[in-house]
Amino acid sequence: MNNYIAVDIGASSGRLMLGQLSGNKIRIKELHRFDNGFKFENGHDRWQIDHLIDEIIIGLEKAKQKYNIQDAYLGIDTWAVDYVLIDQAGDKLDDPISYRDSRTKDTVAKLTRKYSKEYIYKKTGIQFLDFNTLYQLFEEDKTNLKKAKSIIMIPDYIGYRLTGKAVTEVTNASTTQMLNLREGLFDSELLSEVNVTSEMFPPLVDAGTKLGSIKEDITSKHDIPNCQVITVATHDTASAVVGTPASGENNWAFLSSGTWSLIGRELNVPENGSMAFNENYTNEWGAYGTYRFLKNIMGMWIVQRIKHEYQDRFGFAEMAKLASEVKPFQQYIDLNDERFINPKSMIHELQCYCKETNQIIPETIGELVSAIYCNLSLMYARELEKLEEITHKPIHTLNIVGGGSNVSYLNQLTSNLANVNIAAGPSEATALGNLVVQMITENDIDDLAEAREIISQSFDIGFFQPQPLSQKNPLTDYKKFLKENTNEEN
Ligand code: LFR
Repeated sequence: MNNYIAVDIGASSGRLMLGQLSGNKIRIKELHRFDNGFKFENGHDRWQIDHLIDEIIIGLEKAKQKYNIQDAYLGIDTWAVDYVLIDQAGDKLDDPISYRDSRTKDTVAKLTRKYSKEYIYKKTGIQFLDFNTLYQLFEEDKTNLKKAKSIIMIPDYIGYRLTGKAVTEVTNASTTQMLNLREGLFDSELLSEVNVTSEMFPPLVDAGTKLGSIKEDITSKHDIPNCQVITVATHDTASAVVGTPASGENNWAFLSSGTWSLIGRELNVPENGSMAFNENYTNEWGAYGTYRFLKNIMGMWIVQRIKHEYQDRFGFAEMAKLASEVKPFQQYIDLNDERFINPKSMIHELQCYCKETNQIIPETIGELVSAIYCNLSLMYARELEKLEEITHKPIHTLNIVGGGSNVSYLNQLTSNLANVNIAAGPSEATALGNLVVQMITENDIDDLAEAREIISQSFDIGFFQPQPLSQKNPLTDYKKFLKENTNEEN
């Protein structure tokens, strides 16, 4: 039986998961878990990338010493858009800056003075987020950029540190907003706008490409399994969508619910028409020729920050319970307002927002979390309507995966407001998506459809059906609120 290991690192934690296929069931086991986060250093919020590499090696040592794994395949996925600049000697110039750093606050406006948003969207099909790599490179330190020989995206950089081989995997590369949808390559016009060339990026590869074995200078110093690294869908959201156990007709939508809430549909042909542009929907490239047509919603990040501000005195389950005891829908909040990207205090920011918009101020932890879950469910319901409209296809089921799929209270609210069936789980869809791409590459699984079937048979899925609302659906008032309180046209 082959051993597959997924290295899955999100903005707040990372883990190594072992996956084994027996018959038509996948079994997974967590081998190692560690914290992740950025620190303010040298003028910016930076990821501690060496710490991540060290933790991966500790996880691999455990795999061999504690779990007796001698040989394994290994895939790596992380969050998107961030990159490492590499010098002439092949070493990193600095620790990578986090997408939550404030350096790109006004960059979209600066860059779109020369090329209009419509023009960039037609080329790339990618949503305008302040932190896309395009804007980060625009604000990159010019001396550093001059010294840089190459630019490697975070998960590919980890693969490079482990194997010495560098690639640019496309599911993640598409989030740079620098790939040309039609040509399938980096767009030279956009690259020259940010003073880089396509030669600075290692070769583009698809998910499911073999990378190589772990370098000798690592294997000689550490007692780890003999690993073959496979480049999976290295963007965590791409892996999460691969690991979503949807089946049949494309009448489903996905919600990958982690630090971010990524809500969308899987498409075979990108949708970059004017409606998608106006609604700022993205066409991120997926594994096996698919597209993730989605929108980013500020997800569990807000709850994670609240939890942290309460010194982790409450667990997520307890927070959801306290929220469910509070009268719902007491305030409307545009959770995608950029003030919530990285405020000093999330609680203070939320309270200020409610005060400024003359609404009831949430005070207790239950009230705060209720405000977040109610508004998340409103945002999900609103986007599901838009998704149906733009893609001209009804949505029968919303598949929620990731850690947030465990929050039954939020699942039920969403089902009620959007009048949609919900299938919740698995919470480890990202690691599973990572694992099954490795299994497909090694011919243990035939294709994506079979992989999803296996996942759906291997894990418990929670089902939620819409229940009648005890009050008028707040969605109409929420939309009105957004119209009056944001710059959005709709
Ligand atoms: C989720 C995610 C999103 C991306 C954001 C920043 O972890 O990868 O898909 O928009 O993080 O990279």
